[in-house]
Amino acid sequence: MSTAVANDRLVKRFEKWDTDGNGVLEASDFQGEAARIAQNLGKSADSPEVQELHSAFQGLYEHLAQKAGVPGGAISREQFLAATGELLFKEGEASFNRALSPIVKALISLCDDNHDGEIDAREFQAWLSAVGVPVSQAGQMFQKVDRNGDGKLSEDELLQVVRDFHFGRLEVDLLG
Ligand SMILES: [Ca+2]
Ligand SMILES: [Ca+2]
Ligand SMILES: [Ca+2]
Repeated sequence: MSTAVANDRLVKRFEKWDTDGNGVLEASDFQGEAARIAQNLGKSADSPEVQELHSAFQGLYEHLAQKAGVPGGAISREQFLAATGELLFKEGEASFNRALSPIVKALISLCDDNHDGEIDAREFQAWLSAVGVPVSQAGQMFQKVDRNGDGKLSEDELLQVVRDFHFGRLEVDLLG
């Protein structure tokens, strides 16, 4: 594991999620990111899946603000790096999964056109466009995420890849 790579990815994550670019993360930034994803997918803002995504991002914001010691307030870059670093490197897998699984679940709901609870290759393209990742390597990425090779991405497989990406173990970014 490379801590430098992991840190670099958290800095990029901070910049991506600071949707209004004012240098701190507020609840409105997380709502902005949820709205951007919904818009990329052409989903109506009042659909249940989009509401679920908004709640998931709100929950993550509250969790991180709490960890950073600024509940309800603005999270600075340093506070974000400390809070997410702790989540990744000190608390371990279970905490990371608890914090991120609502977002992964909401993204599955948004992209799961055939309602089987998993993401197939075609649905995966929608996922990548939604989060703003170029779809040119979708095929190759799909194979890396699909660990059991059944042609579908389960919640566990998706969550594991989000985690591995932030640990610097894998070059597949599922959150853009
Ligand atoms: Ca901001
Ligand atoms: Ca599906
Ligand atoms: Ca699979």
